[in-house]
Amino acid sequence: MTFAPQLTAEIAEALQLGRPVVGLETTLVSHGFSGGRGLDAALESERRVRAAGATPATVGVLDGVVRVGLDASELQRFADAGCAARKTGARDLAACVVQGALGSTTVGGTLAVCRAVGIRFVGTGGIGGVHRGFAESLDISADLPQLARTPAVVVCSGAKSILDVSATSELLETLGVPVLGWQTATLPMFYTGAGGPPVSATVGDALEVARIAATHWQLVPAGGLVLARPPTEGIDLETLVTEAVEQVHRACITGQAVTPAVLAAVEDLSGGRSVEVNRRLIADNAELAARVAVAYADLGPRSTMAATGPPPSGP
Ligand code: PSU
Ligand code: MN
Repeated sequence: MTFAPQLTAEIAEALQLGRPVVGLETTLVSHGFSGGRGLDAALESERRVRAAGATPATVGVLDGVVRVGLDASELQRFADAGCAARKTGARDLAACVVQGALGSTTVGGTLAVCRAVGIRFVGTGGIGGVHRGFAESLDISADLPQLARTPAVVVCSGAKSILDVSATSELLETLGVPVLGWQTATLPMFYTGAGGPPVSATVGDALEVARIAATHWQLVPAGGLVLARPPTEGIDLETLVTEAVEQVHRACITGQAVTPAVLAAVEDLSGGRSVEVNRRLIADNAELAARVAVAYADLGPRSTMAATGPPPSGP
């Protein structure tokens, strides 16, 4: 019995040679879409990563083995399981391994594995964050502290709009996580690009992001960055999201079950439109993560060596 993540030969070789690799999560495959449609989202993300010149590395726990790189039939198991798969953050990995579970990794869980194997770029839809009503529930996603301690760039469309995005932005600042706005000055609101709090810096191209990441890792070797990209064709679902959050609250759903329940309610209330935007932005973000990973690899060992060396010792 071992935690040691199992990498496909392709991913192991790419990492060894310093080639671009993009980590992808599996919670969106199992919990993010209903009716097994998460499989399409996963496969499309992988296609887009490859088309941009990087190797996709989808992370999940299968039969108690932490896997980095999953084939279509393995991804299908996550999609088919839906909410029966165990939603796996960093704290859940060990129990999943020992108990031989099917564990779909959240952004935080995926980051913990990426940190262990040296993957520095991750694509997803929306990161977890501070939930609305956090003062009472203290429901704050473990994605945020994990981001603060993992040297990776997470490409997303902001925090999920079902969250308190302003509070999430404040906490990212507190944790010292740079929030880069992809050709935007404000943090995207997931379903729409407009109306969010300011980002810490606006960036214009993949090379600029790669250079900021490499520089950040020289200064803060174990710190993560967010690259926030507005959805290409966003829609304003704010009213529906508020209604969905209230519905879920009234149904007394709490903890990890909140996100899937709210997403299902938003899909219902929007007549499926939310799912279309979600699918598209997940694939677009995966492609952007790949473009940044390629630009980072092209910086060459001199720029990235300090970042890939061991973290400095001492407190
Ligand atoms: N965005 C979605 N669907 C999801 C998630 C994000 O559109 O299912 C998942 C991600 O895996 C993220 C997780 O890491 O929700 C955060 O969950 P929580 O708030 O319980 O930490
Ligand atoms: Mn939570």
